[in-house]
Amino acid sequence: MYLRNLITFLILFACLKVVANQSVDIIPKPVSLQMYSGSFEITEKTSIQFNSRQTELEQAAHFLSDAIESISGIQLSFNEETEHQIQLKLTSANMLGDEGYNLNVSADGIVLEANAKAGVIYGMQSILQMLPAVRTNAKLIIPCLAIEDYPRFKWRGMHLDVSRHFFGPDVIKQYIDLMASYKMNVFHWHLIDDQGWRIEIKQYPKLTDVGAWRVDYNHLVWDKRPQAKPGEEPTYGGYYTQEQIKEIINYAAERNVTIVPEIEMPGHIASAIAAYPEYCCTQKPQLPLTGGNYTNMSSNYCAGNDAVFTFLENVLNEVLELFPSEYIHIGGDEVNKNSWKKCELCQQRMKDENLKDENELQSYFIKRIEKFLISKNRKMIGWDEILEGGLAPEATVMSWRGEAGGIEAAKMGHDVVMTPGKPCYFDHYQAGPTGEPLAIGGFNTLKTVYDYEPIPHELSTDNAHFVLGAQGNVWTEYMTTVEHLEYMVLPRMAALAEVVWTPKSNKDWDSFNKRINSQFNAYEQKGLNFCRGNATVAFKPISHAGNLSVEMSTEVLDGEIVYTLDGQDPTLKSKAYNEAIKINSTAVLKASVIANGVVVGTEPSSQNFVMHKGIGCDVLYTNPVSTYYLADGPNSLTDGIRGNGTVGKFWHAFNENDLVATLDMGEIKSISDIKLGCLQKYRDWIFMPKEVVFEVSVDGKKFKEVGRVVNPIDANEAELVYDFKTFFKAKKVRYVRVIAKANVCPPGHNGAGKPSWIFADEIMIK
Ligand code: TNX
Repeated sequence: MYLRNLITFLILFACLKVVANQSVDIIPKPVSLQMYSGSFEITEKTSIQFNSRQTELEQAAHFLSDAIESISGIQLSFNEETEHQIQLKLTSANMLGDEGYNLNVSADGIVLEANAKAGVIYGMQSILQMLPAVRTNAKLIIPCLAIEDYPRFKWRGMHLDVSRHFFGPDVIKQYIDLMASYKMNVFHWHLIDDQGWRIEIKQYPKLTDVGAWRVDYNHLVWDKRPQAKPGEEPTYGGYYTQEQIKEIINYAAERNVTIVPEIEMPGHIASAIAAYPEYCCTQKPQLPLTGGNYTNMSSNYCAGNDAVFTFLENVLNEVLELFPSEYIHIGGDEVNKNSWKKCELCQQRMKDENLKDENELQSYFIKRIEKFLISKNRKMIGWDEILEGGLAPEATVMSWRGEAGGIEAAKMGHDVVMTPGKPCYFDHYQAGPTGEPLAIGGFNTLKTVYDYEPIPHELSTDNAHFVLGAQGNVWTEYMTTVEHLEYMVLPRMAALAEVVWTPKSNKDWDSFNKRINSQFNAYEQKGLNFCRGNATVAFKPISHAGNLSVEMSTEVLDGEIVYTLDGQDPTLKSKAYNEAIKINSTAVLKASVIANGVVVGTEPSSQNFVMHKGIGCDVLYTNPVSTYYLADGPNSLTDGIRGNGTVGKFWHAFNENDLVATLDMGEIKSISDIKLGCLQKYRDWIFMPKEVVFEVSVDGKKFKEVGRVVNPIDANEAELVYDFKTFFKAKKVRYVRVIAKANVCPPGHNGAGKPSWIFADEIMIK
């Protein structure tokens, strides 16, 4: 029978006509896709054929028949002699690897081949993307085509923080379904953090009895939530029972999704301390946190107390029993080591183990846990802070503070997963902030996610293979509802899926931007909340050689930009943007996008430009600028653009070092007034510099001080912009130097005593 089928298919394919101008909207885009004329219809008479001794094919057949039934009511039979068939086959084709597949659709039937079940399931996901997303009366028609497909990276991850806000098992399954539909294969489940312990551990019931519940302040913004008072009832929270977890793990496995649990340590565990205070340095009881207010809270395990390791090994034993994943995530991020500095046991441990500082103590902690995991045949993965004080011998590093940690680890021969805040943090804004729900900050649009390249150019080809892939992270401090979660994830998850699956040479933003519309239809059909895309106009100031111009761009498909410089909102009749525009005087640039004959979005994008004598001047920095907060490049301080409270957009940032910026005005000019604009944002460790010194020079060698301003701003101010300024009797000079002195976070702050950030937006000269 198989031979007969094969012959029929060969004849059929020989007769098929290639159709070049037709396509299907599969995301991620397959490695190769050839369309033919004609189509195949799945009906009551279609059967699924497979070798019934191959149980993995039987499981896959169930996956497909369940999916088809749910969208049409049609029940496909298995292995019956019907005229139209969907054939599933295991093969051995080197190119396809463990997860690839070949899919051939002709008018007569479908053949789906793969080396392993994962590939068969992925072929089915491609089929399902060509059909309605929910139950309709529509015919199930698939165009004739041939697809060869396999992934670029092996780690195609999505993360979800269920501690800051809890999402029940059904939401988790829906999340896994979405991931699986885009062929993503690692679900990083952030089960533990300061504000909630979410996994049942039978030996330590208080972890969930106490640690999973907090006083409900969800109506207040995360940072504005007060700490709980004794007697207030903890009513918000939840956790997953071990039974629920097992079920979710199986559900994910059926879709080729591995769940990597994160058992956070040694920091970010105030929830565990609320349950078992004996495991922190002070051993003082505390109530579960309600939000981002950490004042006087312990959130670290004690690194000097052996009972802590016994506790963690017992917890991990139960975790390992549940999760078959090769990797176990142990967190390791943002450990506030102050408690260790004051703790006798920790200090004793440092003496006994010859550790020179608290970074090495953290490294000791992580290495000890790695040894335990290796003894259980598992691999440890942690956030990039596990590099500090010495990396554990076999650790895999998840690089989140930019790409530097990942690059360093890969150069040392360690595996890494790339998940830099920009653009892999899906808790940042994607289309606003105007018109978007309140987010933690930042701006990662669909296109910036799509354009991400997981292999940093700093890595040689020899080291590139240490990059296992990339992952989108979804921290939920600001996401209190499922609808909000959906909005933050969709459609950025789809863009990232194409980054990690599709060959680099096949990626094409315009094509993705078209194909995403089919996904929007599917989201609508399923009642999922999603972002329709970024209709803001991006401004790119170019400040150079005394001139300032602005380039504008839009992510809207076939969108046209219109703009004004007189403060009016642009209309259909406003000037159309074709090439970079020159800014010659103080102005408000407003721009909107027109698509399909209408202005898209609710408000125009708007930018103030302040003219001064420093505009367009080249700036030299004595100390390096943070690559993460670069604004629009080295001349951001002379581009006429003032920042706003949104971190990262137009701010130039310095950490630990003084900001020392020297401006060359290109010729001698008479000046009498210099200002430096700075931001304070308490929550984000951004404080005013200690002091700002202004200097001028004729020759760029000998500088003379013309002003010095000591920081007048109260360190407890939550957020404000302040201009440090000096006025002096007019001087004829060519160079201006501004020195902003590094500061530290104030007492009572999470980072008390640690270097704070200096954020500056403009050096204004008159
Ligand atoms: C940093 S990313 C954290 C999280 C926060 C997140 C907010 C990381 C390893 N740690 O605890 O939720 O920023 O964006």
